[in-house]
Amino acid sequence: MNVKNQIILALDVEEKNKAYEILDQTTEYLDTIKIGYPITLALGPSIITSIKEEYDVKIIADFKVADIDATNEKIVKTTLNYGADAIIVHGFTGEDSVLACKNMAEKLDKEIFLLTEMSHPGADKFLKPVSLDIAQMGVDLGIKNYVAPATKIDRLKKIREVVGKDSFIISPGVGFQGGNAKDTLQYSNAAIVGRSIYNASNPKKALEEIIESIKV
Ligand code: NUP
Repeated sequence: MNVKNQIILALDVEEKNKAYEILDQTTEYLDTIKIGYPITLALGPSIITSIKEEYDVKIIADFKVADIDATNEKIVKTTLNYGADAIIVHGFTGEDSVLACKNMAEKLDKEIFLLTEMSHPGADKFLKPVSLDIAQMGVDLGIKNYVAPATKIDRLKKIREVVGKDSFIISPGVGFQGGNAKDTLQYSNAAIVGRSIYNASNPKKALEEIIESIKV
């Protein structure tokens, strides 16, 4: 996946007007939007289709798919058929669950991102001990795209070592959660930013500043 300016907007707003206002202000600089449960549950999954119709963007559905293979397959199929270009899938569920997602996405000519370790402090207890194994499982399954934390650069670096330089990593946690875009992009292909943009008094300016900070 190619991400303009190496920034992905996490559009976790719950009102349609607000979502469109933010997209109007940011899509000059962005071509990849992450849609998660907050906006999808508030507005319905057709918001994915609507955004795709009105903006020239790629959509990554952050549904952290984490069920048995048969259910995962249905979740992935329906989400991608709404127009999402890719879907984020949890890795801790294991090979069969993840493969079901990969196979369905490939059938639809779309992509999955495998979530390895998470950005919040609580992830240290259960996910951290297994995240490198999850990343290795992804490599063994031939997965190209990964999610790894911007808030834990040492972990991000280790995950990069496991998945290799040709894999594509996207990293949440820049801004509000304490991560820094420039440091993150040493090891990651794109930074995911939500609140620091959509809660800013001037989202366009906030985004411009993040893009500038990467260049210096
Ligand atoms: O480990 C993760 N951390 C994380 O914050 C995996 C994620 N998918 N996210 C998501 O990234 C989170 O749900 C939110 O949509 C976004 C970060 O947003 P913000 O902290 O920049 O507002």
